[in-house]
Amino acid sequence: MKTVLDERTVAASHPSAVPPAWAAGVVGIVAGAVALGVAQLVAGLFAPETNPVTAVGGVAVDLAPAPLKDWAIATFGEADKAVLIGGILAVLAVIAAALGVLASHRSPRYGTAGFVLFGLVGAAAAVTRPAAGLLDAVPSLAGTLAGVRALPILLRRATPRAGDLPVAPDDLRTADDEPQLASAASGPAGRTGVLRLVHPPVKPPITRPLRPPVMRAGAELRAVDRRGLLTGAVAGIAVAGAGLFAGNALSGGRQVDVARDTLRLPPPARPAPPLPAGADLRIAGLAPFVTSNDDFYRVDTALIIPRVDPASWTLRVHGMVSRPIEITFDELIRRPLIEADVTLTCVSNEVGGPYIGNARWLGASMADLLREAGVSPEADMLLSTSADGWTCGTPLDVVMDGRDALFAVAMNGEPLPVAHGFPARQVVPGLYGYVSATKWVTEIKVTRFDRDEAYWTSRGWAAKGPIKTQSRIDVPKWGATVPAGRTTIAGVAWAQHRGISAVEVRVDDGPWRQARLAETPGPDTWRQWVIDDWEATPGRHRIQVRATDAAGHTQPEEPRPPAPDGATGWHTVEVEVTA
Ligand SMILES: Nc1nc2c(c(=O)[nH]1)N[C@H]1C(S)=C(S)[C@@H](COP(=O)(O)O)O[C@H]1N2
Ligand SMILES: [Mo]
Repeated sequence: MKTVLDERTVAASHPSAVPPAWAAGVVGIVAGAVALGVAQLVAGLFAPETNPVTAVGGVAVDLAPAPLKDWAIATFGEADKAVLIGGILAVLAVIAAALGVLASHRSPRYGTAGFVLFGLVGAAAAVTRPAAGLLDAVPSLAGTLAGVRALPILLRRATPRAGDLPVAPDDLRTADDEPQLASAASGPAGRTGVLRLVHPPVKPPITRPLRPPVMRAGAELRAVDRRGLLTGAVAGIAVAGAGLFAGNALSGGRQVDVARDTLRLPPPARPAPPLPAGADLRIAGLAPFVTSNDDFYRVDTALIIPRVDPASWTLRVHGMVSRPIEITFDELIRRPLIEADVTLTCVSNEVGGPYIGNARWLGASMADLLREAGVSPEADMLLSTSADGWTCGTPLDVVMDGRDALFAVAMNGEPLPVAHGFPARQVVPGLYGYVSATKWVTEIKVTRFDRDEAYWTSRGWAAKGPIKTQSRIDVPKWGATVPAGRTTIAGVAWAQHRGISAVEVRVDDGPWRQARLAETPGPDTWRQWVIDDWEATPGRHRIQVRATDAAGHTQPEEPRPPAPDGATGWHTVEVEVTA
């Protein structure tokens, strides 16, 4: 049976009010937060890296080309990961707001479809991460369900019920009023408190027969139940926050912390000789000879630090070997342990940059284990893989040539910090970290450079990465103001496994002066240097440094960026000398 209704009657008895765009947007964002909170909670129960934001971030990191990685590290430093996650969240917030508006102003189906689409993106990212399985989609899907449920509930709360609408007779107009209404609604006079009347572009004639679903064609009321919106948003944010908090707590990997805290490592079979007394010049502002674990730079692709339990950790050596080996952590630390002072450096370090640190490592010989496995003479590369699927290609000849290439288990007298590779990592003196220093290492494939390609090499970085001879001025700092008179200039220089034989400093393009070199335990660490009698005269001065390694190679002046195989150039600082 068809009923002929006067539109005025329809609107007055069943005003189909929807929240205005801003309120619908807020609802979308809150529903999105609920989705992420639930996903995080479930990810905490499973594995933290299966959280959709982390998974998508991981994909973004892996897809980033070398210049972008370089730029991100140079611009944001170790905050690069926080910036990436923040950027993803900002994009998601905008999309969630749009979904809220579409769901309330067009059709709830848009909201559902949007959440499902983003859930699938998160799930796809999670299952395609290295070492992932189909189950890793679960957190994304749980989050999707939560978002799909939360959005209509929150929208309904934010929508006033018909009886609550303070409908002023003037606000209910019929379609033939449209011109006046449009002008009234667009001017300040058209705003009548919480209630506004908006006509869709096409109006049926007023006398046309209307059936209930067509009611909305007449006039759509934009109104918000502020209390419902507020309580809904607070509840949603509480759910999201609880999910995030609980998820983080669950993924904290408590048992790994306990395992690390209670780990007792055997003493070294070959201890490092005590550091020479003169290795550290102890000059204020100069990097100490030993970098503390807390101050040690951190560079890796892990958005969530892998938490690897030594009880289940194994290291597998396979590929071009005659006897594949798999050893447990207990077996690793029962091997003769070597203690060595080695300076790690990142290829992404700019001239004068901070991505270098020196520590005393304890670990088992890589060469010995490889010899036990029986490495084929045809092999020339070790492709190592970490627990989180990062790969690293190390020249085999470097590892086998007698230097202290280690599967390290301790750093400066304590088990490896989790962020630095617990329970085991590689340390190979003389090679940049990206081709040598695999943290959380679990697998080594003996192979060839012409058969396999490691993570950063496939992204444009050089396949082999010997560390370039470099030097840095730590004192005075760039832009410092120093009083005229006798002034100390000091810094560090490094050419791992070759050793530093000279450091020269010049001021304002004057003659190069030899710096005094501190002692070193060997060629694998950086070396401090100092000039303690620069007679600084008032004015602005430019100080430059260059180092020469024991092979007789002096670092070149030509400035080159870190990509593809390490920065070159002389570190320069400018200072203001006051009278
Ligand atoms: N698993 C894993 N190991 C890794 C990396 C990584 O991204 N993942 N980055 C490498 C790079 S580029 C460097 S410079 C060193 C840094 O080691 P650190 O963080 O202990 O200073 O780790 C190396 N080992
Ligand atoms: Mo690096």
